[in-house]
Amino acid sequence: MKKALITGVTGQDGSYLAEFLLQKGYEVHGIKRRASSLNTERVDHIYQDRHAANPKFFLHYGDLTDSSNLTRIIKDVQPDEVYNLGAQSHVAVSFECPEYTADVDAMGTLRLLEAIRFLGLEKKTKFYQASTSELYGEVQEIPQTETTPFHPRSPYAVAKMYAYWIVVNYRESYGMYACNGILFNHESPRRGETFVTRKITRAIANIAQGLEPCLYLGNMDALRDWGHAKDYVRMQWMMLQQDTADDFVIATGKQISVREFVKMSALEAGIELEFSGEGINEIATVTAVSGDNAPGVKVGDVIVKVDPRYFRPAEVETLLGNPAKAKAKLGWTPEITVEQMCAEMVQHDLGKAKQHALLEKHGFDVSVAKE
Ligand code: NDP
Ligand code: GDR
Repeated sequence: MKKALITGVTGQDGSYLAEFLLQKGYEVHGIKRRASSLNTERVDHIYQDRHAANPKFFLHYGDLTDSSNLTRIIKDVQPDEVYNLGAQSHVAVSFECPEYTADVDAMGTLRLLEAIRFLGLEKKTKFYQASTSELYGEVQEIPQTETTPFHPRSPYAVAKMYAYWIVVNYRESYGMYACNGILFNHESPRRGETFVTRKITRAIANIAQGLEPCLYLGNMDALRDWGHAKDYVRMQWMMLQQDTADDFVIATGKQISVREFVKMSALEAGIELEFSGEGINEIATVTAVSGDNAPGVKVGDVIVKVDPRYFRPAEVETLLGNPAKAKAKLGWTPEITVEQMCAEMVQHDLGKAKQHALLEKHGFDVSVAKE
């Protein structure tokens, strides 16, 4: 039985990857951070009591800023595969916390690679690094491929650039099986609530149910190549099953704007929107309501506005990936379209919003967490 160690197991990708590897028969170990509240919601459904017969899923307390902890966990687990998904992964937050982001995202990767080398596991343990389309930043070529030059535009992307190259360096220096997956944006109902797609689908669901009045966004012109996290974790595993280690772009090859994602989400809830105004004065007004998902809105309501607080000091305006290498060498293609993914996210968030609305109707206090 193969053993995998996942950093960031409590995050979006970590939870899907853990499920995927358990289905493949792996023994899966994940690193979780100590937090003042429970932070294992995304993996609670696969967590098995250690006293249950034959458990296959284990959680270890740890942190990417703590090398002795990482070394001890790797020594104890002796993993065949390490998936480094842990990160301070929010681009906007990286401008607020640049030093911490560098420590976790750049140095954390080095700490893991060094732990593997220090323990003499460099010929046994394969390594996957969660690299990112943010490396392209100010894009030099459209669409972006594995050979497109990098121009990172945030402390997050600069930290991930160090991680990308240290992975290449350990592969070249020590013959480690170490790969970069250069993943474009991927989302799901498990996406963190402050990333733009989930922020939109949650807000649209809450507005539809009359739980909040308006969604405030930053740059709605930004273009992204959005895929589904489930498709992308499958590819993370595929990258570690080859004869030789290599780096791959993982993308859908299609892009839409933030504004189009808002429109698509609203339509899924039965709300038609018209956008008007420019720059910080842009708004979206309800022009039609159908079905029974949106009792909280009426024609003429303004439900989307711009808040400059969400603009970034340096923006990545457009990202579009070319996954031809992944298709040719690994036979990977994404199965879930952005329309299907958006519908799944909106329906999921509508389900939650309806529960909240029902509780509110019966007099319970149900404040909805917001950014
Ligand atoms: P999430 O933000 O959902 O998950 C990040 C995970 O990292 C969480 O489990 C988090 O723990 C953990 N983490 C954060 N800081 C530390 C730390 N100091 N030590 C240990 N663990 C830590 O990200 P995603 O699942 O969306 O992304 C996974 C990886 O892929 C990240 O590295 C991200 O940068 C990268 N990536 C993501 C893309 C995307 O579109 N989703 C695209 C390209 C790359 P906790 O739950 O406690 O916060
Ligand atoms: P991104 O994702 O920065 O691409 O990083 P995010 O969803 O945060 O932003 C996408 C685009 O939307 C614009 N935007 C807003 N973003 C947020 N979060 N909130 C807003 O209100 C808002 N309004 C407009 C942003 O400016 C941006 O252009 C994600 C993360 O998962 C990274 O870890 C990963 O590496 C990259 O995707 C690929």
